[in-house]
Amino acid sequence: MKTEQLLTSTHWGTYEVETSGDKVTAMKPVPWDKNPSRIGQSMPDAITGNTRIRRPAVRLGYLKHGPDSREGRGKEPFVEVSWEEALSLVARDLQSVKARHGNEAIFGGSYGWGSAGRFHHVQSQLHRFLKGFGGYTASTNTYSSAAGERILPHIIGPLSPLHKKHTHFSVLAEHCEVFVAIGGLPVRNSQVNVGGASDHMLKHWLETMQGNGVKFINVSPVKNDLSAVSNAEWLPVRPGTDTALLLALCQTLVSENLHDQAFIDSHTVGFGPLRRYLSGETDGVVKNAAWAAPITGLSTEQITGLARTLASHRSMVNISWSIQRSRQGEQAYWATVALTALLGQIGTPGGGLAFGYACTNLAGADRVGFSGPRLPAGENKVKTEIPVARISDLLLNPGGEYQFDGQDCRYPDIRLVYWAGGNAFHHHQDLNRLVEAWRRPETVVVHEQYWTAQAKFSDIVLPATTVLERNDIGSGSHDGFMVAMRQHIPPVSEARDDYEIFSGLAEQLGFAEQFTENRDPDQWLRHIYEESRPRAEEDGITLPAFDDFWEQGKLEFERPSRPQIFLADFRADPEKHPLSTPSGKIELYSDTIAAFGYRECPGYPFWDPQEEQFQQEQAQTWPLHMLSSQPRSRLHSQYDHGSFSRSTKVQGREPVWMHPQDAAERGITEGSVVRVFNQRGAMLAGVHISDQILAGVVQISTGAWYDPQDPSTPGSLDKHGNPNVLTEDRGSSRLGQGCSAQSCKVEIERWEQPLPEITAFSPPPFCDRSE
Ligand SMILES: Nc1nc2c(c(=O)[nH]1)N[C@H]1C(S)=C(S)[C@@H](COP(=O)(O)OP(=O)(O)OC[C@H]3O[C@@H](n4cnc5c(=O)[nH]c(N)nc54)[C@H](O)[C@@H]3O)O[C@H]1N2
Ligand SMILES: Nc1nc2c(c(=O)[nH]1)N[C@H]1C(S)=C(S)[C@@H](COP(=O)(O)OP(=O)(O)OC[C@H]3O[C@@H](n4cnc5c(=O)[nH]c(N)nc54)[C@H](O)[C@@H]3O)O[C@H]1N2
Ligand SMILES: [Mo]
Repeated sequence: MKTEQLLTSTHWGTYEVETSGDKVTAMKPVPWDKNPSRIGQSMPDAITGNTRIRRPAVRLGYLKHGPDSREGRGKEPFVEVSWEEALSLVARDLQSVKARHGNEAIFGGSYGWGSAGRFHHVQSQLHRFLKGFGGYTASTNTYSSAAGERILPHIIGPLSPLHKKHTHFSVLAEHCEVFVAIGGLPVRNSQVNVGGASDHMLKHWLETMQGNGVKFINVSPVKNDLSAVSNAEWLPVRPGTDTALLLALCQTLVSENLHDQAFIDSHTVGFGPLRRYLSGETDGVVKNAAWAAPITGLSTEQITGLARTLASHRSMVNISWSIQRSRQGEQAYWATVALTALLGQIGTPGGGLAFGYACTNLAGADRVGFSGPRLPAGENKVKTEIPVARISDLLLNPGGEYQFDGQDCRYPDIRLVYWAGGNAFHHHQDLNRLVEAWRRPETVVVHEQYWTAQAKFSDIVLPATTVLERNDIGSGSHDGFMVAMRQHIPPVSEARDDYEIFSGLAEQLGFAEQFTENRDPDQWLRHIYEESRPRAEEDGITLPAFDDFWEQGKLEFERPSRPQIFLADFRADPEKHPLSTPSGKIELYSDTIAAFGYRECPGYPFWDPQEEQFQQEQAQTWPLHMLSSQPRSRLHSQYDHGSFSRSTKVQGREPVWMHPQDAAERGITEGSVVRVFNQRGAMLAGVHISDQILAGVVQISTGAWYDPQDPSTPGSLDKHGNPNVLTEDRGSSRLGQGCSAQSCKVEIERWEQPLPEITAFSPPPFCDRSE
């Protein structure tokens, strides 16, 4: 049998794929990757394993009774049908909803990380398809950082472009003296980069910086968040209290006259109102270190000491995205901007601020910005969009009013949900509420590769190919590589490319030519490659002929000759290089935000005593603060059924980290299974006891597949450890309406009963249509 070694690209790395006949036998790291990810090792077995969706399937009740059977979602068996029948059902239902309720009644937000690959990127395919069909209700912003994405444009500029302009690690290694990491710098999270991560470099740079004498300070409830730096100082802050810490640092700087008045005068607006708030003139509370100490769990000396250290060194303050995935998450970002503006080091080599070094492999990479070919998008004729994390609200409250970043909005009446390339039963908060919401629309269509809970809870499930079963072009932003992603094996069973599925539907719906432009996938690859040529030229890259690229297997772009320093232009000349904020400067006070009139978001960075009191009340009954963090052994829920992820489980359940004291108080031992619960739900998890975590805080990775013991019973126990059965489904605030998963209180007890079998990775029951 012939063994070939060719490349593929995933969000977690580039691999040489070894095949033998129709089987993938190994995924080998590429030689230029400094710290390859093991997530790829999960793929070979998973792709052809039991969890794979093999044929189109329709829920029995739906096949027999259509939308009237919607309560049966997640409870009923599936009937496997032919592609022809499945596609006609989808086409019929799309047309019916459009005719009765218009295109706004179709929800195509379909958030999620899909696969790497520029052509088969499934959200792009879905959106292009639905646009061709007349439009759809969309979603806006991300689960990752919606609160940050919404506040930052008002005060310093939009997050995504800023993220790409971060100071290169090479500059930090030379100039930075103190690096404050709020939320740490977990190397596990830098395994991924959307669209591709070809050279994992964070560990290398942290070691270099440590070697150069940079002092690292880890501000996090979890010591392990900066485990790559052995001598990092740990400031174990209580979760959700970073804003209080940051405000106290600001107040200390001002009261000790350590702030940079010249920078404040030239580069910011609104220092007056901020100073009045810090000094207590506004509300009678001085936001000093003594005030923040009992809130944050740090000592007064630790806080004043940190302020002085920051002011007397070349200091970089990095805040991770996790901090803003919480109630009032916007404020921690604003307070970070304020603190670093007061320090006056923004735009210096090695100093200033950053939003998300280590959150992915992108920030700080000294690679060109070229993001590669892309599928032409087209225009969505429906203008309605919801904040991405308001999906349950949308489905539960058609016509309901809500506020969002200064706008008064109304939820449309959704009749059909079309999802491809995301897993709401992984990513959304309060899954029991989502189950209820998910049973409201008439029809739910999902394209999936695997029998995830989301697929099991849908009506029509269409099996999609994986990256290893199709040709594509891999090209992550700032990754520095373009990868010829070869098809390595034929499609598994009856799986089809999402493109082929949409082409078939467009054919039935009468807009095939518009959708396909008469190209097959390989012609599309050439087309989008050629279309990206002028953008590549702008980044100083001359692309070779497509055939040469395809033959070579990869392109590595030359590194930028000039190291990047975040906001250096703005620092040098704020008049010539203004920010995109209303004033062109950093806004320590924002007239725009003040004018929204939101109690929880006044015109300056704000610690909300009302939210603090709410959290304290919750803690009376649910004394442990649960963090749900990114998993080391997978991307979100992807490849949780793979060998690497499974090898990390404790008695088959997702591990939860607990402090020895919290475990002892509850009679809980290492390696046992516990029930984690609150007013919203309950799950089983496996215990890991560690003094790396602050007492009173527990941490569990996201992504264990939701596995309700009895899907017919509302609020049923999740057997597997999906933290979203416990998280609260409430926006960060009216400003960002972001995911607030990190604000979650729970209780934990021993599980004394026999362990229920894990069924998350089993396909649903199938039956004959006559049953
Ligand atoms: N509690 C809690 N919840 C969170 C977070 C948290 O911190 N705490 N973090 C949030 C964040 S930041 C994010 S980004 C979200 C992530 O949420 P998602 O991005 O929705 O999670 P994934 O597991 O990556 O889901 C991608 C799905 O797409 C499928 N897929 C992959 N490739 C293809 C393809 O080519 N075609 C088709 N049809 N399907 C494909 C995969 O099988 C998988 O089921 O989760 C959020 N949820
Ligand atoms: N391996 C892997 N890497 C990933 C992903 C994945 O699924 N797997 N997902 C990717 C995605 S989509 C995203 S958005 C990024 C997310 O990147 P982040 O949002 O930064 O990731 P998290 O792991 O949620 O959080 C990082 C750390 O923040 C700490 N933390 C949580 N709450 C608080 C708090 O209130 N205060 C302080 N000071 N610290 C706190 C936690 O201890 C946690 O370990 O990660 C990406 N990287
Ligand atoms: Mo994310």
